[in-house]
Amino acid sequence: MAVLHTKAVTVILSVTVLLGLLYLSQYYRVSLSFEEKWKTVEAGSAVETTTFSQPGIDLHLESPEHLKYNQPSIVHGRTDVVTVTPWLAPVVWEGTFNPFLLDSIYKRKNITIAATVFAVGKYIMFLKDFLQTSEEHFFVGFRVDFYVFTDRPNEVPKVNMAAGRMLTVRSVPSSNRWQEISARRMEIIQNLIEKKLQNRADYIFCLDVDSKFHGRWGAESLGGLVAVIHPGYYRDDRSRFPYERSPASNAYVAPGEGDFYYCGGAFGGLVEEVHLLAKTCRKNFEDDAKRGIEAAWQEESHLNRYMWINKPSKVLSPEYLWQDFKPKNPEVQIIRFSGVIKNYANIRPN
Ligand code: UD2
Repeated sequence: MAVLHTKAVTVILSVTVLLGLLYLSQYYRVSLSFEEKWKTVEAGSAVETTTFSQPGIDLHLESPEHLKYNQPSIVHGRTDVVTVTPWLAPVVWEGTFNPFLLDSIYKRKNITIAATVFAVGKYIMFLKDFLQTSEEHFFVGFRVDFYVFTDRPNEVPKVNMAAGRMLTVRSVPSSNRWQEISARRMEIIQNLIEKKLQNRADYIFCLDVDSKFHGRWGAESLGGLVAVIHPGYYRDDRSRFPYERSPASNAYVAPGEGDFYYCGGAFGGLVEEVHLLAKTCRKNFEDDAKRGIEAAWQEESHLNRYMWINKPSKVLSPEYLWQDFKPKNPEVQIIRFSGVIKNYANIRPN
């Protein structure tokens, strides 16, 4: 009886020890995998934060002490236009910002602004005016790096640039379809950011070359993801926006959806935000192409789809991309950047 009892106690003890060991091994496995996961997360975020320069640069706005400027009003301001989106992003119009104050804040940040412009084929003819007028109006007094993509590097004009401003010319292949030239910009912008701009630029703007600057385009335009309202549709009902309307396309925007119609000819923001935009639009464009689909307005359609889901944190009014052939509307008090009148038949390859 006593032997039986001892045996039972031994069995119970062994089972308890075994269960204990099993529990401990599980516990260590869980905590180890949690630690490993945490390490991975840390490593992942470390990669992300070191990949791009100055994380959080867009959030902290420090003004110099004793700066004197007009008192801002909280009750008076522009009432003829909407100056904030329903998701509370500012819409930048003349009279909504103080350029002196903004310059004072952003000059302290020691930022670099990259700008891309494509001048393929006959579009090289627009580059001189684009660059010359940018010297007068585009981020004057800031460090600006222009990247010109062209198939005619020898025809890039010599333009005197102020100190701190730089121009890099990169060769890209030509194409006999303008749609492809326009659309491939996303891929090239993505590659530029990955191979060159990380840690070299804080913000980037991607601009159409067949345009000129006529007024200030400066620090007021900086933001995480920046979109420009298209001058052709901003007073229209969204049912008239030329979004891609085929559900088969990755650029599809359904009837009753969409906020504004944004320009493909000007967009920008923080380098990492524009990288995500370019990468996504490129992928969606290429997936469409594999299925024989080309969205109504190529990359502009994909950009509009992207901005519908990923809301821009700053929206620039049509002052930031007008069209020379359009008479000025009363709410447009200044035209800062505008597309020149061109004869498509003469300049496009198809
Ligand atoms: C609109 C957009 C443009 C683009 C296009 C749809 C605006 C003001 N413009 O302009 O950004 O979304 O619709 O595809 O929002 N390019 C060349 N060589 C060529 C053709 C184009 O370099 O042979 C480049 C050039 O930088 C030009 C840009 O692509 O500025 C857009 O082409 P576009 O100006 O002919 O397109 P457009 O005026 O229809």
